[in-house]
Amino acid sequence: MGLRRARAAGPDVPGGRVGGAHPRPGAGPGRPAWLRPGRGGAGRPAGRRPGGRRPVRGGRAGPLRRRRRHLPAAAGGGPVSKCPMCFFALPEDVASYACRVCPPEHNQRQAACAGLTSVTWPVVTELVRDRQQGGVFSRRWPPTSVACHRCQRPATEQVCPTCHYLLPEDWRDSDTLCVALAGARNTGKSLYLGVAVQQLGLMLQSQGVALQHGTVFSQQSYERHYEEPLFSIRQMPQATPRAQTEDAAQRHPLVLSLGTRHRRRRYLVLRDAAGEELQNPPERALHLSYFDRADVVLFMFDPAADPAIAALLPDVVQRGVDQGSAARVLANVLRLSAEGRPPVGVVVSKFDLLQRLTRVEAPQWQAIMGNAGAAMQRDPGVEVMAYQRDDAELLSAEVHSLLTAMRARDVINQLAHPHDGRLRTSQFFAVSALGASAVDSGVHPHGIASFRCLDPLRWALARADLVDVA
Ligand SMILES: Nc1nc2c(ncn2[C@@H]2O[C@H](COP(=O)(O)OP(=O)(O)OP(=O)(O)O)[C@@H](O)[C@H]2O)c(=O)[nH]1
Ligand SMILES: [Mg+2]
Ligand SMILES: [Zn+2]
Ligand SMILES: [Zn+2]
Repeated sequence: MGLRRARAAGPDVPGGRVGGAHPRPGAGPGRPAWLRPGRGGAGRPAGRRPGGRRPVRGGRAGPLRRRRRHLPAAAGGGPVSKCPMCFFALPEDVASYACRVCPPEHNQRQAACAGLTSVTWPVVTELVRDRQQGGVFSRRWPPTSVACHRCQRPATEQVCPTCHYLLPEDWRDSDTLCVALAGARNTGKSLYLGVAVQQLGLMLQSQGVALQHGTVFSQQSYERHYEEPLFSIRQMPQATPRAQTEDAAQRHPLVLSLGTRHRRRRYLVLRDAAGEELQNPPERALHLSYFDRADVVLFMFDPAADPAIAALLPDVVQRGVDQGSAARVLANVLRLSAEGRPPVGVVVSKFDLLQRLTRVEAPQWQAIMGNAGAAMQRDPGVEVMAYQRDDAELLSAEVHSLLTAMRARDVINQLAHPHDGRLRTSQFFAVSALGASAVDSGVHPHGIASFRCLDPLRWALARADLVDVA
């Protein structure tokens, strides 16, 4: 079966920015009231429960998980789902619905979170306490629909209470993992996403499952911005524009359904970003604040940014794109995610360039890249779904040394010795989306031969106990 039913929160109307700069959550008095911690918990850090305890995903036995659907929020004890757009934990005592009968209207919440003007169907919000009678919870929570305050008809489309983004129907009852892509311009984020989704499809196929998109927006965005350029037209995609741009790819996250595990559906959310914005993030970048609440951040590092490597490969390294310093971009990303401190996967992209170094006059690189026994020389393939811990740790150590050889110590040091002293988990990967450099802005005539693209995703999924660990 293909796509799930389209359930739109409303039409998006392209336009400019909404009334000036929006403050970042936690940025003090300027923070919008609806993003402050308080009613409904919409402002609390992602994954935190009202009691301040982090849900331990790894420790739960799936079938034994308590189903929250019929419980009042106060009694909730299950996992916390995050919105696929703003990555805020869905408050357990608040549910919001879009009414598709009333005329669309400007939606300030969505505008603030997306960073541009937004028009959606009107949203009705329901509080669990309104459904309690004498302190006793009497009805199904969250309800399947609520009466619209204006037209009194049932509003059935569940949306995120914080940013009003449409949620797939069974979102609150599913396990979700939200991954944010980061990196400077031209580091290979979008191509990686395009290829990784295709590889995920092959991986699931080998397990007898078909990859599905969780929303129509995800399917359309993937086809338009990633699949079509790469696999049909076979041209390199355009640089991802700033989020404020009409039709920017990152306006809709990729929401991928990976089938069930322990009888619960698994969703993987992938959010692309414009390197341009991460090189110079706006002062109060509320629409980039999702980094703080991501489950995992994948930071792409382009080896061609090292002038010594670019000089060795003059024929295949693309020039003319100002990437700034990778360390500075990482510093921006770490600042954007300083409160939630999600784990960071440092992904050396365009690994095929480094593999080419064995063919040029560069003894130092021939020694590093010519080691046939290294983990970074082999690809475990797409037929394995489990996270192979030993192989991943070996690879991580090898890529760590590789970054040192590429004079990227500032990247490593920021993770190993953070200035605020608050260490976060990190792991190192090497991927090649294309397997060979583009020729005349098109896919290499030999086709796409990607390398180790699934590793970072297997790692992220294993962290959330969404795949086995071998
Ligand atoms: N050799 C090689 N080149 C790659 C690979 N992946 C990407 N590239 C090159 O890098 C360019 C930029 O890739 P994108 O995926 O658009 O980069 P991005 O990080 O999304 O860039 P922004 O959208 O500007 O942030 C492509 O046009 C390719 O020429 C790869 O695996 N190997
Ligand atoms: Mg891009
Ligand atoms: Zn209505
Ligand atoms: Zn949201």
